[in-house]
Amino acid sequence: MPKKPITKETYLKWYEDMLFWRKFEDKAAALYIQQKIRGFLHLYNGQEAVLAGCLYAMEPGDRMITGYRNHVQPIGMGVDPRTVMAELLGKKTGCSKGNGGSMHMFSKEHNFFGGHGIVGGQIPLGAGIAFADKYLGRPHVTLTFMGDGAVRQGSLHETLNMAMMWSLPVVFIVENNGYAMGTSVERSANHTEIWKLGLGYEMPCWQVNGMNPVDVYEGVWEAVDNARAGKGPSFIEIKTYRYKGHSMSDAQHYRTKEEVAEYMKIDPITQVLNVIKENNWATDSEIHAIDERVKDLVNECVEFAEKSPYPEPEQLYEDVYVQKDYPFINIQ
Ligand SMILES: Cc1ncc(C[n+]2csc(CCOP(=O)(O)OP(=O)(O)O)c2C)c(N)n1
Ligand SMILES: [Mg+2]
Repeated sequence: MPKKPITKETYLKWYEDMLFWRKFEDKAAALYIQQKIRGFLHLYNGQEAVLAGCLYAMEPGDRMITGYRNHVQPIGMGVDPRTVMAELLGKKTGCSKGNGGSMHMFSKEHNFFGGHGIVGGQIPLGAGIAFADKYLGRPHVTLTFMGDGAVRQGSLHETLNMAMMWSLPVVFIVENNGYAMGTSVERSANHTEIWKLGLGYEMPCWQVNGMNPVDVYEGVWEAVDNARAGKGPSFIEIKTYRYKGHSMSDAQHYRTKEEVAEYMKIDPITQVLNVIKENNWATDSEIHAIDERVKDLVNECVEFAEKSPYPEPEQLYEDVYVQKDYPFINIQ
């Protein structure tokens, strides 16, 4: 596929999408404090340019899989955001029927394969999805996301080896947001150049700025194109930052407020908005209209989720085994 031009329309879509993701997460945080969302809640604030740039590099039918910081990715892949909010509230209308909650968004229909709570668990699964596509002759690419913490799992290394051996159509993307829970990249390894982990497997690998969607698109496009052309996998480190704590219960003693403020100066959404303003691509009232649309859609998501019913208790026994006559099911 040729590289897509980055136009006024691209920027306006990026602004609206990224702002929606940010406001969606802010609302989720508020609902968590009200105890309407229970359990864990990991927010994506600050990392939006990674998703926006990667989505622009994807074609219809391409697949995505990630960890537990996964509320906005399915929305980007086309899942109705109301069903994502409903999933956060544990409702029957959720995209995973309320069975999963915050860490387990899923939509086979929209090629979003989770939503995985085991750090690094999604890495071999992503390669498996790519293997299936190659084996069945389908032209799709799988973008497999992970955090900086996940690259220290053995599963990464086993998977990189096999992905190269079999030249799989997969792009491994490390969202390096500087921390794995409270542990900085500096404290968890003797080198901080994560992209270099690909070198040991002779896998094409490089580093990309993740605070700007243009840089992300430019940095990811070639990897997606190579994978689709049968040239095998790539391993990309995208440098980003998360504004919120690891999850809602994080006191953030491991970093300073000043550090967070430094990154907010290069906020990805502000960068996109600045380009729109500098080029006079939207008037103040047009920008205001986008902001209002975003606010309305977030409210619609909350209303839908709050009005939806919880699943019935019997649902516990559904979707557990693929085989309906699995021997354990009918033991009295
Ligand atoms: C196998 C495994 N070990 C430990 C944990 C606990 N844990 C949850 S998140 C996390 C940090 C992962 O950080 P990173 O991969 O950088 O992702 P980020 O949260 O920054 O997006 C850890 C250690 C887990 N869920 N699974
Ligand atoms: Mg991290």
